[in-house]
Amino acid sequence: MLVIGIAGGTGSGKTTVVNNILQQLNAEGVNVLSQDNYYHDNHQLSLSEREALNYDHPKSIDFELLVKHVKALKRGENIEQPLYSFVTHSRTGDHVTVEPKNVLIVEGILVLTNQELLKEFDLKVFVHADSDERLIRRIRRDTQERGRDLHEVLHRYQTTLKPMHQEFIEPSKNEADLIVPNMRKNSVAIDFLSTVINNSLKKAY
Ligand code: UZR
Ligand code: MG
Repeated sequence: MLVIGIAGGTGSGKTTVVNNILQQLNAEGVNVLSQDNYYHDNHQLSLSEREALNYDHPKSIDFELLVKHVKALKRGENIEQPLYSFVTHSRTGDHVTVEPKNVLIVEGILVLTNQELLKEFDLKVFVHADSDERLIRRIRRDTQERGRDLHEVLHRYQTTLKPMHQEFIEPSKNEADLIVPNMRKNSVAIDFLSTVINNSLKKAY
């Protein structure tokens, strides 16, 4: 199994890069695990307490479970992936069964910050976009898709997202094998990554 970690700051376009790669391949052979489904469950807290938590610190992620799941898939075992809701900031209680495939992509802002997870990756990618570009994308997404207002998005960016980015995410770029500039659609990088994945899929058959 080829295991690829794809990190990058919020709004850098990780999800888009992954989707573009999948469009170019036989997606049948590829699993994508998103860090978003591995936030710690905090349903013992109230909604307003959960809203106040820092979701950009490595401690907010249940890396133990994520690493356990990656290892299980590598051994050829199924996993029960928890599902997470950004609306309630907690696990939904539902799970999806994920069966092992030949390629596993693990994506999320913090996936290159955890030493145990780093050991599992064959290829480490960091998606880069300038911080103003990322802020613009984040404002668009949170106001249009996540029902937040501008004041709230800017406040969270200044008080949490930016400092966490500087402390944890940006330094994790040093772990990357490959940095993908993603200020606009980068079809060369997408072709490159798709070719690497395709070769590994071919070898598997
Ligand atoms: P991407 N996040 C939430 O907004 N709510 C949650 O319950 C869990 C996470 C956000 C998190 C982070 N920060 O910046 C973002 N906040 O998801 C990462 N606030 O997702 O890489 O797609 O931007
Ligand atoms: Mg994303």
